[in-house]
Amino acid sequence: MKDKLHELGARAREEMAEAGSPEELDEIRIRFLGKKGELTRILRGMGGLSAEERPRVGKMANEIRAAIEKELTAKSAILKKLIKEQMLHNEKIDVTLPGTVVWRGGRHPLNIVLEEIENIFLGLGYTIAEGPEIETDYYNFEALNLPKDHPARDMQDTFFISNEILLRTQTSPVQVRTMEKTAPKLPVKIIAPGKVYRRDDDATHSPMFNQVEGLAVDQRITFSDLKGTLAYFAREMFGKKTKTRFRPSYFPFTEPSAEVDVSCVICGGTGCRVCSHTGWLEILGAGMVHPRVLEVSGYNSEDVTGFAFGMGIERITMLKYGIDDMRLLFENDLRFLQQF
Ligand code: 2U9
Repeated sequence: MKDKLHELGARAREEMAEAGSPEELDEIRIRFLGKKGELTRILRGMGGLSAEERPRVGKMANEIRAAIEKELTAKSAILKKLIKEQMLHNEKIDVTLPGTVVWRGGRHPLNIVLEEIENIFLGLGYTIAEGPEIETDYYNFEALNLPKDHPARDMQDTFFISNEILLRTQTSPVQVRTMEKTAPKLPVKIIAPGKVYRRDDDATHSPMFNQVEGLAVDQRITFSDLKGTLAYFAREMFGKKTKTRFRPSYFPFTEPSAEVDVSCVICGGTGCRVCSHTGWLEILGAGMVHPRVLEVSGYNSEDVTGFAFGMGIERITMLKYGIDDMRLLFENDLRFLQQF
């Protein structure tokens, strides 16, 4: 029996030495020391021992049990420490490594400029109106005093979907639709931003571009109101020192009409490459709304007058940021877009 106990002790020590996890140690404890374990099984045979031998074997069994328990506790502590060290090693974070780059979206330069324009006119009491990009011939041309076969239609050659349906060449149809809905109430003070389409394609023209048009209709609106409004707009947009100049022009939907220049945003008016040494940059078209346009939209042109203007957002953006090719605004090259 003593031999059996010695052998058990030796085997337990061997197995404990090889154990690689706390779970294995638990399993060893149960197998050797548990209620149905090997030690218990050996001790059951104690009945066959002499009265003299029984206490000695009992003492020995207790010593072996104590030794195994002590070893289990010690080994368990070592294993737990090892596991913890391994975890700490595996989860090590090098805070000096460069971080993962988080992409941050930005606004497109066209939208930055559009928002600036909108805010200037919102501050003057205008509201923003929107409408369809696919329009009828009526709203895009006819209601704007451009009857079929009128030569001025050539200025805005466009994409026809059918004889009567087309891609709008300007956002003016939005103003016509708004006047139709509002008439005979006054005033109408709106700006109409949005995409427009023309048969044009080079460094300064794109078949799709963005416009903001404005319209103010009320009693006794004059050309002075137009000049004051656009001069204020130019100062807000390009800086306090910006001067404005009106040159006579022609649009079918306004009479009289003007092209509007601002003093060059680059040289301030002394002349440079950007303004072709004239000191001026053309940024707007404008005029008094043609009486016929007021009439077809539901207003009596005897009582009511109005002014209108239009500008290309791409052109303003190019001038503001010194961009020399309009196509850069549509290519979605991040190297370009990240500069804004
Ligand atoms: C209504 C009546 C009149 C809008 C106007 C212009 C002059 C103009 C161009 C600027 C550069 C178009 O983007 S561009 O190529 N626009 O010159 N636009 S007056 O006149 C209107 C609009 C609506 C009912």
